[in-house]
Amino acid sequence: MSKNSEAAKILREIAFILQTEEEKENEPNAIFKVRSYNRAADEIQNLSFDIGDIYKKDKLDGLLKIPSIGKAIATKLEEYITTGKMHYYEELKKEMPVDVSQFFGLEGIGPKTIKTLYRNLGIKSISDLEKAATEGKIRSIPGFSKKKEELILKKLHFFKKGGGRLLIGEVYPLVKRLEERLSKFRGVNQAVAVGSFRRMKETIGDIDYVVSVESEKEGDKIIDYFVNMPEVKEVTGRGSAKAFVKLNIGIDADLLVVPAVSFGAALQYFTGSKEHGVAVRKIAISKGLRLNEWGVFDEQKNRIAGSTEEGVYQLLGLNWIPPEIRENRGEIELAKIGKKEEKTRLSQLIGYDDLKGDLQVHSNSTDGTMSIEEMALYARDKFGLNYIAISDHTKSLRLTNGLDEQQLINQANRIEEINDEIKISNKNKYFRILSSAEVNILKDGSLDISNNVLDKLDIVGAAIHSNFALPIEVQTERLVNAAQNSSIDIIFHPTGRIINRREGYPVNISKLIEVAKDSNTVLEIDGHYNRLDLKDEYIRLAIENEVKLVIDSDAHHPSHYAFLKFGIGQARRGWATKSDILNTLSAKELLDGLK
Ligand code: DGT
Ligand code: CA
Ligand code: CA
Ligand code: ZN
Repeated sequence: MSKNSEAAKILREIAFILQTEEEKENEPNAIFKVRSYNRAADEIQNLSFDIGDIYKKDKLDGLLKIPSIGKAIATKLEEYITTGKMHYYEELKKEMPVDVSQFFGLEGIGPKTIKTLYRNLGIKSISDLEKAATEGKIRSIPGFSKKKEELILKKLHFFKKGGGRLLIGEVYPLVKRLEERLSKFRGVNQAVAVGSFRRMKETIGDIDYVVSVESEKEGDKIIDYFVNMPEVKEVTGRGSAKAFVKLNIGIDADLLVVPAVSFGAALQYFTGSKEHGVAVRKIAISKGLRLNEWGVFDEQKNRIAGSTEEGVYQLLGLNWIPPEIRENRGEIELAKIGKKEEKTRLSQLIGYDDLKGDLQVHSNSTDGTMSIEEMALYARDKFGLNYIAISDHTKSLRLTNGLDEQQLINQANRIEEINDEIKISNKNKYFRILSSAEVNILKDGSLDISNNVLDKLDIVGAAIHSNFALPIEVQTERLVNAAQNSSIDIIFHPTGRIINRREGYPVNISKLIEVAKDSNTVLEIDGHYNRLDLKDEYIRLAIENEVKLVIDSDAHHPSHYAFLKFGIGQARRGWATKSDILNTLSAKELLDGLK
């Protein structure tokens, strides 16, 4: 079976438990150790190869070639792959027999709190915690209070609302891998992952596949194959054309098998959203037709469309609608054939290959993992970008070793040198690194770097990283101050949310949008799949108000450039066209348009 998700989970648990120990042992390296386990977990989760296969082929050397995996972790993975156990992990678990993975993402209740809760009340799970908090037992632990107990209940409530949905970035590699495997299976014409995944929603409740086959006999074989895949934990249902399974990573997957004549109709039905489907079926009825997952049928019950989605929409008088905007939020009106705006928006959403650069990239000068050169060459050679901006954190973010004024100037000078070296090393490929910073917005809305230094950089982003509990007026004012600063070009991750984990700080988004428009400040769509900030509805609002946007990956490692596609997906969900997104321009055009 695919070991990647399980190994990633174990590494994450190790990192978590290590954090409970960091003070006790007073080990200076603890924080780095925690970081390296977390990074290794991220990396393995996103690998497109199974670590078991890598090991089979190249043994320890193979594991060591995975980015962010050093000797210590590689040998532990080797032990895990060969024996199914990891001694180090088992020992850590003995000390703290808590199901720590349940607590992942529960903001404000970190490793140390969980250890205290376990020591004092024997709390081992989320439900233990909820029970103790409801019964008022937590306030009596030294260092806790009634207020803290209430806060815990509030956070638990928010956490549970996320309700077991996984982030799109957590499932993306797996969904694509299975989609490819299904489509290569003998007798299969096409296989597509539909549902919320195809719509690029930020969280996924379950995964849905539609597969078209040549004949019924093939249908049986593909269902056999599907329910026996190594990623499957449990088969929950099976019919002649359907199967339902639970996957090891903790999410369900549904499969529907249809004949080729129905493939388009099935795609249309199972891509959803439900609301979009209902609205489209109403149009069918108004034309005396019937639409279901098998096709479009006339009054004599003849199938008159169904093999392609385009055909289905066309028969209803609609142009094909990109999956990302099928939410019944006005897209059907826009898709009516003959409608003028159709040319300008529906068919011109920003494409997945349209970005030329990435404006939020971190290097190992602060909390990134690779040098500026490495980040640049990966962007150019593996991701086909023409430019990146190195936007390291600034001095008041001490946790990240943020840069001060002098260090920023030095980095900008160094970037000029690297640009020259890159130009000489490969004259055929244009590439440029822009000097930048992710300036920290302080509590009072001022910045932690002076304007005369910021003005020496090519482009500057600002972001809030602390004091999340201030009221909405104050938060909005902090952002407005930054946007009105003549040195700030972009507001990074404008609402500060971490999906399923924290709500972010409160912002009056309309006000921010208005100020952004007036001050020619760009708003960012941070493409990291746990942020996707701005989110779709705010993107749409920004665009309606003619505010320009950029899509960034927030890369701390070269593999993170792959997150750009989630930002693009979110932008498409917000109806963004190519011209709304400034980093579809060349570096020069982009810089010329800034304040
Ligand atoms: P999810 O799984 O919660 O992330 O969201 P979806 O959109 O993938 O929803 P899911 O998996 O329940 O169903 C996949 C699609 O199938 C859904 O987007 C539309 C269609 N569908 C499912 N149930 C219904 C229904 O009761 N009525 C209609 N009209 N369509 C449905
Ligand atoms: Ca689904
Ligand atoms: Ca489903
Ligand atoms: Zn950041």
